[in-house]
Amino acid sequence: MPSAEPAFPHDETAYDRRRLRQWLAGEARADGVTRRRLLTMLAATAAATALPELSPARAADSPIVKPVPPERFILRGTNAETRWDALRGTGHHTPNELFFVRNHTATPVLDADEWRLRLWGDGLRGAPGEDRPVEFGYDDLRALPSVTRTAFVECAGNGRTHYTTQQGEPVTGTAWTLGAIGVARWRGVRLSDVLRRARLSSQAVDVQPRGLDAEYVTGGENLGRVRRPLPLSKALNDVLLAYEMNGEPLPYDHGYPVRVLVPSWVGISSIKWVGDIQVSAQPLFSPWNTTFYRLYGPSYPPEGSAPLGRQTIKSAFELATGATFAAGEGQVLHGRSWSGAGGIARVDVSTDGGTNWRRARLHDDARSGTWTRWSVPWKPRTPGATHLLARATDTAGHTQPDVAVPNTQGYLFNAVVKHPVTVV
Ligand SMILES: Nc1nc2c(c(=O)[nH]1)N[C@H]1C(S)=C(S)[C@@H](COP(=O)(O)O)O[C@H]1N2
Ligand SMILES: [Mo]
Repeated sequence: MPSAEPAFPHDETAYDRRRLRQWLAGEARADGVTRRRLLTMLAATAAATALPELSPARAADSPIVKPVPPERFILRGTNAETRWDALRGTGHHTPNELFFVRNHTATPVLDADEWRLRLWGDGLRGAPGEDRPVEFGYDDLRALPSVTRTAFVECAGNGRTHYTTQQGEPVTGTAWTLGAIGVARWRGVRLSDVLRRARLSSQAVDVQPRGLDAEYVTGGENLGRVRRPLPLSKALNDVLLAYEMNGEPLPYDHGYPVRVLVPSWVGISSIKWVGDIQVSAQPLFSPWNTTFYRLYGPSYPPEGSAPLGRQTIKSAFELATGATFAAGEGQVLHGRSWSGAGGIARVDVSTDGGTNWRRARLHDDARSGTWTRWSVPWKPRTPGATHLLARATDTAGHTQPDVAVPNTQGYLFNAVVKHPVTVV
């Protein structure tokens, strides 16, 4: 006798909740239905099912979920740059609500209960006679031994605009000043633990995490979902699958429910909203380690440099561009320096445009993968426009040069930045 019940009863209430959530995230179409009508329905389901943390602040067409007020962020397309003056007094770790956002498309609002991480590819040893991907749910990851570490995420293009403003070089890409960096305390599981549980083969050479955000279309070409190969040596060394940021579940914009965190490397390595990881016995390529995130230009071979790995060295003042100071008044200038090659060993500051330099007092121990805060007293004397300079040296012996070697996409700007200020 055929049953009257479908074999797989479809929970329309749960699905409707998801559908409305996706609409809120800009991922569902609602042609012919008013926004007000959908918001009313959303409010009703949220009340009925105690929907966690919906984000009513997000505008219907905003690529970013969290509030990005102008006193904290400079909006740049789908991205939000942190203002350095907003970091003044925030401590070593960047508060989540101040952390810069770099989105190729838009933040997807995912559900941890439905999320799965799939590991697949010929770099895994299948169960005998099988070629089956290995899956982990959110609770599976949370049940594994956790590790916590402080690390920056910094866009490879951070500081890019200074190639143009200081050196007159044309570059492509988001016109970041120095605010495409943040430091957080990340908690998660070691990628190496997950790879071993997925039966990593001794033949594996590359792993490629891929995001669950929308496919990236640029210049009329669909490049697919954001993904970038990582050499196995780095993947097994210090890479995390992070689910917490500064003691909270990852915020939507920073990869909820799980992101990759690759300490000291360019931000693109740290794939947000990771959904699958290809484990390969052959080297892998994606647009993000070929067209993008290599150095091209007169100083590089025609095929470009090797794919970018470690970040470079930089310094920034915790000040607005064009900050004003009263002549004759004693100040303490604050800033931070960081390097992908190690900790910060010393910082020198000039308040007269580069004639005289003083050693800054360092407020953090030299630690790799994070920044060092510093300060220097200053009593400006002569009214007028000037600029402040900070030059860091890292524990590997790199010092910021006066001029950065240019590349067409403006990556890895490492020169001393001229910070304009006015004394009145
Ligand atoms: N899935 C996915 N991961 C991503 C990106 C993205 O657009 N999609 N942007 C990358 C880039 S270019 C950077 S700099 C960092 C930014 O991380 P944040 O937005 O948490 O600051 O995420 C990286 N991971
Ligand atoms: Mo980036």
